[in-house]
Amino acid sequence: MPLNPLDLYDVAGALSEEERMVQDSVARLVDEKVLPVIQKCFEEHRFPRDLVPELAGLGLLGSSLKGYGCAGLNAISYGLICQELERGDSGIRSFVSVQSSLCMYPIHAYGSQEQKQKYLPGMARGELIGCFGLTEPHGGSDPANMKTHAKRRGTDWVLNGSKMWITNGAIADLAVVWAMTEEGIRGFIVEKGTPGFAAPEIERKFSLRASVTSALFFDNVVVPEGNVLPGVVGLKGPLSCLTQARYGIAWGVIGAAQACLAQLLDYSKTRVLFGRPLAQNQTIQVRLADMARRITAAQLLALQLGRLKEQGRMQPSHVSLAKWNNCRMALDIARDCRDMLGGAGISAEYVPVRHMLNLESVITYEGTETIHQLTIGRELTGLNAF
Ligand code: TGC
Ligand code: FAD
Repeated sequence: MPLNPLDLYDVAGALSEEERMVQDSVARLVDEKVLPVIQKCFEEHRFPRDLVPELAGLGLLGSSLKGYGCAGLNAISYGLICQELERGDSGIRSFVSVQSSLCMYPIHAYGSQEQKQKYLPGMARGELIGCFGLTEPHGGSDPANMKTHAKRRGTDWVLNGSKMWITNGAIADLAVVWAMTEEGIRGFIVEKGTPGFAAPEIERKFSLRASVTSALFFDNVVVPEGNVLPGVVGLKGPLSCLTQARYGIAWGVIGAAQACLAQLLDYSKTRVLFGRPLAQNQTIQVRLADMARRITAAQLLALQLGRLKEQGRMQPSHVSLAKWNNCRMALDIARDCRDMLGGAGISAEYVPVRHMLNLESVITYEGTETIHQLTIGRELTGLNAF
């Protein structure tokens, strides 16, 4: 029997029945609701907000959290959710990553009982949208050097500064914002409409056009003590959230690569040049084989990463290696697929160029490729080159 070109090592066969059910249900959602609209959304620079109730209805928001109306799924299931969503578009996976791993996770891990009750059930239902403000205009790779700061004033805090490139910012009901205090970096929940807080959308992007990206401005924003995350102080707070989101990205980008390869396989078998299908040329087959090799390696890396996570053995360096490898794999495949489609490769009728443009962001956010390479370098040598 021929192998599945998108799953040569039968990763699907290694999944539990529940994991397969999760994957199948998200795949159906993507086929029926995302793919029919996403290209137009990308062209119109518009996030398909009407998909949020559909994502929530399937339990995809905060899916790996326990309690508070969240689905409590395992790590592999979260990975598969990201993979299927990103097969649709990185912007949809981004929305779910930010809502789940960067906004619900810190409230769940570090929030007070009141904060969890107030925000998590509404966020799981998609009625409240969250964003995560860490990056600042002067340099996102080095968040320890943040300028945004908060000072105590009586029982309140006063927040000043700005954040840049914030996914969901302009549509968010609440922002988890990381700011420097006298005690170190702390997390603040800032609600939409708080005086002095603005979240204008960043227009004119060539990438992630079906996702909202914003700046955040804080001008003497008063945040009550009850909106400070009590459970963490220091850079490890935001970095621990990034570990969760980067894990999802390592799986997600496999979906983008699979979408590109699937379309290219169809195209290259029917496109006839020099009297034979394009796919019947040695150099084309070598390039297709190389894509399958790289996708397979990425799938096995993600699967083992998921197992380490479930066993509580996953280290930040494991995640850095997988985020680096899998984003590089997906971006290279999207670019190569675009090339093998010829002129059609730049047309909105085909998916690789959209994935390629999106992946330029995905390889940059959540730690650039260089940041993850240096993290592995530090792991190998014990020497900090940052
Ligand atoms: P460093 O000394 O390494 O660490 C400071 C403290 O944090 C701990 N730590 C971690 N904890 C949990 N998870 C991790 N991944 C951690 N990495 C480090 C560490 O143990 C230490 O703890 P303690 O107790 O000793 O204080 O910090 P550093 O200043 O040297 O920085 C290291 C570096 C460069 C790796 C870090 O700054 C970094 O990752 N920079 C990249 C920043 C980044 O990724 N920003 C992403 C912004 S969010 C985003 O892009 C969302 S896009 C979402 C979407 O749309 O999908
Ligand atoms: P810089 O940090 O200025 O880096 C510039 C270049 O220098 C990069 O190539 C980098 O690799 C390189 N570099 C940095 N340090 C070194 C070094 N020591 N040695 C060698 N090279 C180095 N952030 C959030 O907080 N929340 C979000 O929701 C969010 N969403 C995003 C959505 C999109 C679409 C994008 C594009 C970004 C988003 N980000 C978000 C920001 C993202 O995390 C940052 O863009 C990223 O961390 C890089 O920061 P920077 O853009 O400031 O680049």
